[in-house]
Amino acid sequence: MFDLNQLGWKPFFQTQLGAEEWDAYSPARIALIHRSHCVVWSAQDEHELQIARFKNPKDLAVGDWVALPHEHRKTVRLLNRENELARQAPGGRAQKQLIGANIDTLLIVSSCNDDFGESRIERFLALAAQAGIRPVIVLTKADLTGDADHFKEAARALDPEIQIECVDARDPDQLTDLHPLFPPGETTALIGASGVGKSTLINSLADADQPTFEVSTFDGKGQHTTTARSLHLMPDGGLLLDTPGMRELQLVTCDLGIAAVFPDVVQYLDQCRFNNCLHQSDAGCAIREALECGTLDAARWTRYQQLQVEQTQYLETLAARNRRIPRPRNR
Ligand SMILES: Nc1nc2c(ncn2[C@@H]2O[C@H](COP(=O)(O)OP(=O)(O)OP(=O)(O)O)[C@@H](O)[C@H]2O)c(=O)[nH]1
Ligand SMILES: [Mg+2]
Ligand SMILES: [Zn+2]
Repeated sequence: MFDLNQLGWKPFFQTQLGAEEWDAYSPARIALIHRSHCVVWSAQDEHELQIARFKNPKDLAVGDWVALPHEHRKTVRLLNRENELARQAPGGRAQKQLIGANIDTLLIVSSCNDDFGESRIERFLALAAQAGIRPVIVLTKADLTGDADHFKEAARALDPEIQIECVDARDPDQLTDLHPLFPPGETTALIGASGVGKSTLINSLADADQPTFEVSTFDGKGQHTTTARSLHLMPDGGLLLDTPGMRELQLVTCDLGIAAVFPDVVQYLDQCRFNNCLHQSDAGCAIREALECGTLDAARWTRYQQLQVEQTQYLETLAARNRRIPRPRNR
């Protein structure tokens, strides 16, 4: 039995069910998805639901709200999302893979060691910005470095406004500053590379029992211990979404998110003399000038360009794929 408000039920979802439908359907939230079934939480109970009961089983994400028909032969209705987190599925075919839906906060988790990388964090920040989700950076394994401040400063340089926490994820006492981020009814997704301590954080915060695994000392990399996305209810009502580690985040359409994460670059793009400036040796290029006088960081410019190249490739692959899909002929 769950309290729907604690599960994140909001007027946005409520209004998608007409008054007459309330007798025929009850709302439930997807907490876990397996190949053939998912686990849903409702005001009545937790139970399994066959994926085949959805009209479009491929378009399901943990965190989705669904309307369960009381009549068991009817299709389960997927309610519109407030937002979604998605990436490109591995394989380079521009397929979208959902990470989660209806998220309020994204905890971007990185550890204070070789895993830390500006480029990966910027991608996660862009993902959050595109979806309109508040990002927070959690730097784990602070106990294993003598210089946690170095990592904190590097993260701060990416966004001076953002909340950054440096912690030993195994120690619940060090996580108290994070608690206000998880009020009842709000959903927080954790994202980051394998082995950085996402499941460890969930266990410390939600008293959960997610499996965690010693990172191989040989290469310092995680082993993808978590293999499925799953929701966890915290003792006082917030929800945490554990995700499998991802080494590389290949963004789907993310133009607005990238622009939001790179205001330092975007401000100069508008100032180039020519609209079609290639920012190489073009006359009146504001980017070149800013790089030369040091007001634009060269590494940020390089990483911004890389994301733009990937966006172009993604859109081209997507367009090519859509052309190959045969359209129904007009009769
Ligand atoms: N010393 C120390 N160890 C940590 C910390 N956070 C996590 N660990 C350890 O790092 C290992 C990996 O942690 P997990 O929580 O499994 O990492 P994960 O991000 O969930 O990894 P995947 O599920 O593979 O994506 C475990 O042995 C944890 O005990 C930390 O802050 N300090
Ligand atoms: Mg894990
Ligand atoms: Zn230019």
